[in-house]
Amino acid sequence: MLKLYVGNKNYSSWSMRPWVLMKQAGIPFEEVMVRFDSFDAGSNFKQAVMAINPAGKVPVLQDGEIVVYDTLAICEYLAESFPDLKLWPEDRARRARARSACAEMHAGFGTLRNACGMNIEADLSAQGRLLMRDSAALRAEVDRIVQLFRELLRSSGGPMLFGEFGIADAYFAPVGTRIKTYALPVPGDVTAYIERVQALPGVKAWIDDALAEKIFLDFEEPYREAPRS
Ligand SMILES: N[C@@H](CCC(=O)N[C@@H](CS)C(=O)NCC(=O)O)C(=O)O
Repeated sequence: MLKLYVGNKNYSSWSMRPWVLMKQAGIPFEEVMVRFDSFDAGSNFKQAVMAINPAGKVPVLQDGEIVVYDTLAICEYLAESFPDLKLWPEDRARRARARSACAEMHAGFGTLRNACGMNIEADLSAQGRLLMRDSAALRAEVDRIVQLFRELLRSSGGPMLFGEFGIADAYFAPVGTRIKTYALPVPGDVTAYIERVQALPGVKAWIDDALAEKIFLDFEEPYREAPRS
């Protein structure tokens, strides 16, 4: 049985990607939750993750003796292991396009990732308004997301970026949750796509778990104080 090591569902955007991909594609796996405490060398999180992945990060996929870390490598490994599931588009040109979009997400959108950390259960719309007002870099990245989603949806005809659900939709799923948390302004057709993704059972399952988690971690919360107990 495949094992997928993930972090907190409210916060761990990288973990979300392979988890929703596997759930939605119907790939059976055992989830191993490694709760964030801190990312310090001596933390429980680091010690538990380093035991399997010397890079010290989640997600990690374990397939018997084989350990795959880094989200893009995990997605590629799954696509190769389950060719019938067509996790990448079948057409070579479309597949190249999907890989490019995922690589763009993997290596880019640094301002969105840093300034708008994933926080599924929070309403940070006021912070989102200020960030959009003050950061030209964030505005440019949101514009690029809109342009990319529109172009892909137009050429595939939807409902997902490349027609049917696949790696690209999983890759951008945490962008959708950030757009919602920070109420980042996007046009209606982009919101409709994000809502379609969030309604998929595999994605909804992650979001429901994230909402039920109710763990507040100061180091993941630049904009909120811990709720008073
Ligand atoms: N490039 C890695 C990034 C993974 C990553 O940054 N994961 C975060 C959790 S969402 C983590 O484990 N952080 C621990 C740390 O930074 O020490 C991937 O694509 O999987």
